[in-house]
Amino acid sequence: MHRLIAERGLDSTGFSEEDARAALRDMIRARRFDERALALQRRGWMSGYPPFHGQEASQIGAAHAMREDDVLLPTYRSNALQIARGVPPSDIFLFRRGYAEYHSDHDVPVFPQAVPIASQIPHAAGVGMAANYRDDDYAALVCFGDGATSEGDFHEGLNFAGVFDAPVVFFCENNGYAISLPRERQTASESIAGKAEAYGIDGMQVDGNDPLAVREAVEEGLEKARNGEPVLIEALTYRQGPHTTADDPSRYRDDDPDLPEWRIRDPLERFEEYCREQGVVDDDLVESMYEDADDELREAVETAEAVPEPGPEELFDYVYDDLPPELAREREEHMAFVEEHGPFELDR
Ligand SMILES: Cc1ncc(C[n+]2csc(CCOP(=O)(O)OP(=O)(O)O)c2C)c(N)n1
Repeated sequence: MHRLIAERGLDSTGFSEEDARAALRDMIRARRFDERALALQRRGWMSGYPPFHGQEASQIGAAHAMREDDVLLPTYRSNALQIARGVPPSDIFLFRRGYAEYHSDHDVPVFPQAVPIASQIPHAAGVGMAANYRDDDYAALVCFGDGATSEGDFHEGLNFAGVFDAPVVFFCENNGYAISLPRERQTASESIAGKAEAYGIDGMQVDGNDPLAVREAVEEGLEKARNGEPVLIEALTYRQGPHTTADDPSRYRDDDPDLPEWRIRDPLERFEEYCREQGVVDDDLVESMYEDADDELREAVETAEAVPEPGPEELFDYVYDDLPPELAREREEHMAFVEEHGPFELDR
């Protein structure tokens, strides 16, 4: 298992002080984003939201391990990873306000966030196989939770990647729960990482609450993947908040879970403490990181608010390039209805 904070000082690792500061900076950006998103959702500014509170370290560590041309396949919970890769936070807000994905013209190689569980896993195998066919050197990193490993798509994706030597890192954030279902009820396997063996690939576990340990593990995984050996990484972390804003976790779990302290402790507090101990940040620097994150978010909210409401015709715009005939007919009927009765008003 890759671990860093618990066992090593920074100077006994391959990471620099700037690497540690960059990780802390992005964890703070992520935390502030998540807090703001929750507050905005509660105000009715956007629809439901799946917080990633507690998973900042695993996502920032993975983002910092990726090369610029590596392809990310996120889920609805991988917003910290997307932000750290360069997706503008305003795009993620806009998605949650009902707009098509990636409103800005950013050039981050990223797929739309997957909501149907595990559907992105075979896609990732395909992205990796495409890199091989085209003789390109990028790899894919696909995110999913412990619950996704019970889907057939998980099996198919890992199986294809193993057989075709696809350059893919399968990045499972084991946050302890799939909605209300605890990890022990999800699978009888001893670990998620251990499932790799069935596909002839390597599996590893990492302390998912330590951004540098995750970065180390994912860098190793990406290197192997580029050499034709896909890897399954299980980042052990904990979902501190609800599954989504529609969920009440007090109905199915204790405040005091039966997990080790490193697993449930707030990863941002823990890493900030580590950075101070290692002498790579001081109060002023940390404060300025929070201020910068808040400025960025203020701008992101303004950018999102300046975008006009989507028109009713956009409902049909983003799945097909050329609408199949039956959808073209539905679109006509829909627009005729809107003309007669007025547009559907969003209740914000
Ligand atoms: C194919 C499919 N089945 C069911 C759902 C409903 N659903 C939404 S999230 C979720 C749990 C996913 O848990 P996990 O994979 O552990 O990811 P996490 O939400 O913890 O990040 C389920 C069952 C869905 N979105 N897609």
